[in-house]
Amino acid sequence: MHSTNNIQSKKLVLLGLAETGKSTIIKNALEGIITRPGEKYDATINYQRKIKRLCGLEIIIFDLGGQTRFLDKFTGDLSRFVFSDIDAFIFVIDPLQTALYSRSKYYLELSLERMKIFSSNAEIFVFLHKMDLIPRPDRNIISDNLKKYLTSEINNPIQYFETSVFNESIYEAIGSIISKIFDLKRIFNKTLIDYITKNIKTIVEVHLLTHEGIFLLQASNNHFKNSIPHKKIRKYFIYALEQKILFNKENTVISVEGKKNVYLTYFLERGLAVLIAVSKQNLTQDVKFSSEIYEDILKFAFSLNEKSNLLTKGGR
Ligand SMILES: Nc1nc2c(ncn2[C@@H]2O[C@H](COP(=O)(O)OP(=O)(O)OP(=O)(O)O)[C@@H](O)[C@H]2O)c(=O)[nH]1
Ligand SMILES: [Mg+2]
Repeated sequence: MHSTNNIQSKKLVLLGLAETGKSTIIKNALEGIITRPGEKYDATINYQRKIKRLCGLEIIIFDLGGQTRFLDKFTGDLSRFVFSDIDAFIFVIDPLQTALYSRSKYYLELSLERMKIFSSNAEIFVFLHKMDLIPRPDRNIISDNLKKYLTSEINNPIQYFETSVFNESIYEAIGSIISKIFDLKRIFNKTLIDYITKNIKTIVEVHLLTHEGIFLLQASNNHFKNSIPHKKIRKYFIYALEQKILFNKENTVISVEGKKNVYLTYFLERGLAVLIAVSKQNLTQDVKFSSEIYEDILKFAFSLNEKSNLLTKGGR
């Protein structure tokens, strides 16, 4: 953990061969840029250091250029600088580039060695990225084989994610990493659960997201059997985000109607957002409910803002 001016900050490093998609991941999941299929970005020269502020916390992101000359420098002369005090290390690999598997494995192993020396507590993640390019029936076998190959001689606990910037998977992966390194569950979970418990008949699910729509935390209501796929949540979140941007809606609850639920989104302070799925069943039974629900959401949003306020002040 690093701390400057009372702000908690964490170091997140992305490394992998050239063109595996590292810069694209950062753009989409952390900078609110939506990549279109076929869009090309410039190769990263050396590295880019970026800072993302979120609910009073700071993520220092190192996007490392993946060309061989850079990777050799990062794992060589610059290794102390690159690998010191890492909180989360993300290794990115393109599963379709089979000819490059052994080069990838080489740099993954080298990175793990460096982290043993310079940041032995780093959380380690591997993204099998660009999964959208692999036909669905082949995905499991390709990813299983690649995982086996990469980790055959490695003892470190590694968490794998299968990701793509063209669906919700990258927003789940980055969200769960951020949530983990800042232990957001400890900060926000009780507020989410209390809110559901209070509204047990109406609220199906609550999601804590960022303004880019990464999935930080969620709380579900056991009364409603089926959980809502993240793909759907993301779809309704994007509708709400578009409305917010188009109509400059601040401090209002934006609602989008689905078949069974109404999806209410409230953009909180400091980069956070909350999306609430409300069952339509009970809404139609009792009209009074709806205004109560809105009032409740505002109270709920207020308490979430208060929590992140505490973080900004460096408090707990
Ligand atoms: N199909 C598909 N293409 C992707 C995805 N993510 C990135 N790309 C494409 O992959 C290419 C390389 O992306 P970059 O983000 O520049 O790759 P990089 O790892 O930063 O490359 P270096 O900076 O050279 O290390 C771009 O053309 C992206 O559009 C993905 O999830 N699916
Ligand atoms: Mg790059």
